[in-house]
Amino acid sequence: MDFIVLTIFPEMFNQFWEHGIIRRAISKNIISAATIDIRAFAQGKHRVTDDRPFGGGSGMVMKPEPLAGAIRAAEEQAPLSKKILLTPQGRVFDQKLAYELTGGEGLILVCGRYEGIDERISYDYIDYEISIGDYVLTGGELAAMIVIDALTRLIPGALGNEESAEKDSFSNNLLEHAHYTRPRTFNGSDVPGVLLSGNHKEIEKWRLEASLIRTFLKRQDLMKNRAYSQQETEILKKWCRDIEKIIQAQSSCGTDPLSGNQ
Ligand code: 4GS
Repeated sequence: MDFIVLTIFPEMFNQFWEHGIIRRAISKNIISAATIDIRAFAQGKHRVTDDRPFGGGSGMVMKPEPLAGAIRAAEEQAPLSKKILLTPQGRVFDQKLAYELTGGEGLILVCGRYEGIDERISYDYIDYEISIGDYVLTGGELAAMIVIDALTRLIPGALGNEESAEKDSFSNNLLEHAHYTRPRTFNGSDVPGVLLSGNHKEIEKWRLEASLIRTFLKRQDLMKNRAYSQQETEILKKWCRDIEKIIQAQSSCGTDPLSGNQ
């Protein structure tokens, strides 16, 4: 997959390309990574990329001509890539959108600065607008890195271990179970015994239940629109029975659950 980032701060990406999974994916030709300096397409001695907004008001707007020049240069390098603008007005990025985008040849990611870019660039050149969340950044660069990072790890071969992308949080709309490594006891807490048992079936069962519990406690919103396997449904029904038993035990003691008395 080909990533080309259009920015007035290409140096921000030097460190990003040079570490961890991203670096290895580039060296294995699983992805290609490039930046285009929008300023290189600006005119005049000062190569100005911003200007005051028509209609007045505070803040500056990115001029259309340098952006158009940079986008055309990117299109020549990667004619099949989709052109994406990072903006709070876009579709909110999530794991599902990450999967969808890995289906394409590549992305040209346009990073705005200041108040935003001239509307005619969005209209004439941009295929999709993406937001990384409901907050305002000083520039689209970090948003572009987040999108590239999340996509890269989904491309086959990018992670050493093919399984781990699938098992991660959100891939199946559940949060991941807890992880433990050595030592067996740390700050007085032990690793759950089942993980030391060597019984792989029991370990898988524990992990699934741990995922369901965490998702229920931390992110119930993820659980509503999800299909449950038979094993998952059985776990949820067992919770129901367990909770029912707790309620019945205390009502048979004749206590009022809302009174706060025992
Ligand atoms: C986002 C965001 C963003 C908006 C860029 C104001 C500078 C800034 N980009 N997801 N101009 N949220 N962009 O805040 O993608």
